[in-house]
Amino acid sequence: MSHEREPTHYRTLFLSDIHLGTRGCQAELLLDFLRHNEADTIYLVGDIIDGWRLKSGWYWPQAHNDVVQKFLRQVRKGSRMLYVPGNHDEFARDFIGTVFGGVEVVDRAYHVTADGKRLLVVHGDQFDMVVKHARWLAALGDWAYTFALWSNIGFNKIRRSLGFPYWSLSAWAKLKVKNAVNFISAFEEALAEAARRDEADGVVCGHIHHAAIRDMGGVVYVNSGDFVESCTAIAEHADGRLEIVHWQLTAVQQKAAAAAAQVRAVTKAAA
Ligand SMILES: [Mn+2]
Repeated sequence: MSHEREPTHYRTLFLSDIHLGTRGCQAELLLDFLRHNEADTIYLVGDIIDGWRLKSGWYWPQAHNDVVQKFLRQVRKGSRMLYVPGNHDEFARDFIGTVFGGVEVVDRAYHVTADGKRLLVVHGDQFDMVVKHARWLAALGDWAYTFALWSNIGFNKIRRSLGFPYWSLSAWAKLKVKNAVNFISAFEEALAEAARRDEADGVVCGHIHHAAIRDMGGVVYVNSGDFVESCTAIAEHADGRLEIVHWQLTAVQQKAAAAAAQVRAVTKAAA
């Protein structure tokens, strides 16, 4: 077993779109990742816990608890942890400005890399309206852009107060498969533009479950991907270099994880 090996230590790790509380969440894989990787600073870039799914039916296996415990243990061991809520865990937005078990809950963050790049850290759902209306916003300019950002937040606040889930541009775009590629590039462009407006050197986000590190006209666009489908994270090395980490279990580990899940299911059924 490889877990006897010393964990890889990074300056920073960015993780997003874990979706704890859903069957799609790759909790076993994430636990394995967290056993093998640690960092001075860890950013949780939104959609960590899926509040909408939990509302429509409780799904919270032991492995999902273990993920939370593992995160908190990293904090106790000295990692700084910042939690930037997304749209699926927007309930956490009520706690912005507070510290939970050592985890700082923030609306957005600015991360400075070892080589001095200032990166805006934000989940990305705030830009859904901007992405949807990218073409006319570009024509209308600044106030329209600001209005789109504001209306997205307002629109979803009203939906939330009426008990409707967040209107998801990414889910909507995924249904229209032929638009998915356009949607991804529009999202990347909107986020890069947000970095430019903030006079940042780049942006780190999540939301669209598509990991990337890309130069976008002088700003770096970084997306940490997800732990549902692609199982990716972004790591910053000691020298400031950013890298996409793809995490996969070995065949042996996959078998062990499946067996463990089976045992838990049987135990639960017997209880
Ligand atoms: Mn999201």
